[in-house]
Amino acid sequence: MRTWQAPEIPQLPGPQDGRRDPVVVHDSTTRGLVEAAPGEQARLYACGITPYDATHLGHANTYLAFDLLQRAWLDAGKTVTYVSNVTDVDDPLLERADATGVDWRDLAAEQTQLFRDDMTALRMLPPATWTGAVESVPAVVEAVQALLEAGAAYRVPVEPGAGGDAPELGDVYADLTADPDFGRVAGLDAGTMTALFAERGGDPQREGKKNPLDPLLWRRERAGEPAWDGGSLGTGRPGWHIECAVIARDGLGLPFDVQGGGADLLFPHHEMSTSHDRLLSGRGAEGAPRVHVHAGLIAYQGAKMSKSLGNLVLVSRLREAGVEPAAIRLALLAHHYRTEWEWTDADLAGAQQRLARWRAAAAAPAAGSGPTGGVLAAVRGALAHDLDAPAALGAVDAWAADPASDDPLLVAATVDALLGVRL
Ligand code: 5CA
Ligand code: ZN
Repeated sequence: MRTWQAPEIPQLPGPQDGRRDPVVVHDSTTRGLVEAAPGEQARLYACGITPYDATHLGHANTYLAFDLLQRAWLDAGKTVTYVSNVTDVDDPLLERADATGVDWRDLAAEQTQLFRDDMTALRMLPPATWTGAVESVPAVVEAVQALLEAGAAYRVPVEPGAGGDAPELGDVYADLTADPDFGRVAGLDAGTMTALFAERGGDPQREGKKNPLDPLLWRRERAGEPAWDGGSLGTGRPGWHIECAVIARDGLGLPFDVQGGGADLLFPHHEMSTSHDRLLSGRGAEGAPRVHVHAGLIAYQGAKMSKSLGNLVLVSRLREAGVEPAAIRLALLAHHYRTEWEWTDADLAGAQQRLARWRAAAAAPAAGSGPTGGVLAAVRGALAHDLDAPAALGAVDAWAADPASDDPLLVAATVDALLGVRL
């Protein structure tokens, strides 16, 4: 898919003492801090939106975390490849289109464009490859066929009336017993896995499955649902987890460094897509993404901000109301990416005041002959330590209270390059 205009990133001077902290992040599997990308190349897959009711502040917060990660990597001199998807055909999207009497393709296209506009306004780095679920169909078909041939997937009979003119082919599910490492990403007990699977798009009760947790790989054609030619699989559409596994594999290769998303994706989505990665790579545990990073969920009016509940603050609405995107970024950056917090109007007001203070400080006369670069070192150090944006904002706040303490041009370049905020 076409992405969006990349923001310009000013080049920053290297550290004065030549020493850099490696960029470490919290890994959901080990529950500890690990180096996000040890090599010269940093490869990130962050799950994209399901395009309806985009872009709310929860989405923006999650994408901002991975934007910071890329900015920290780029500043460290790494080559960064970021790949993402758009789940442009899926049950909730089709249900919304049905409920509102809109063609699902129009809904997806319109919301994807809104997302592009929001991401551009928020100065988010675009992915190098951005693949829609619809675009991924041929690659998914091939992958599912390979899993079937390898004995890692099986067919499940469909109900009467389903399956177009070849109902006997059935839906296809992954056989989780083919992956001895299944469950390692989230490390949850069986009861929690089953509960979360049912809650988050899974079908533990589906008859004919070998294991209640086995995830759908290929859903055969159903009346009133879109379907594509699946060759030997028959007409149908991709399951959710295989979509991301195949898009990440084709965009980044396996294994890659970081798989990311909001905390609600840890299980089942990232557990399942990682399981698919192990089998698709042919390398078992060696083929899995090295690190799993999850952003905390933002609440609003007492509950997780979510499309299904409708308690949303949309970036596009704030922009329409004249709110500067830089203030939205600052409001989100005031909270560490892993915390769960509830958005209130005070978050925005605080960010607008902070932006005004920083701008006033940047416009103050340049510093005298004192040492400069303290803010850059502090912001760099804060981001390298699990993307600690609140600590980074604290360092800039301290300078804004005493603008002569550092070079305003260097501070402005730091804030632009590392935090994505233009003063
Ligand atoms: N298309 C799938 C991923 S393949 C999906 O989850 N789409 S989504 O539109 O529902 O969410 C997009 C991203 O925003 C995901 O990483 C999700 O975890 C994150 N997200 C959704 N709601 C919130 C929230 N309230 N707070 C923080 N992040 C959120
Ligand atoms: Zn995904």
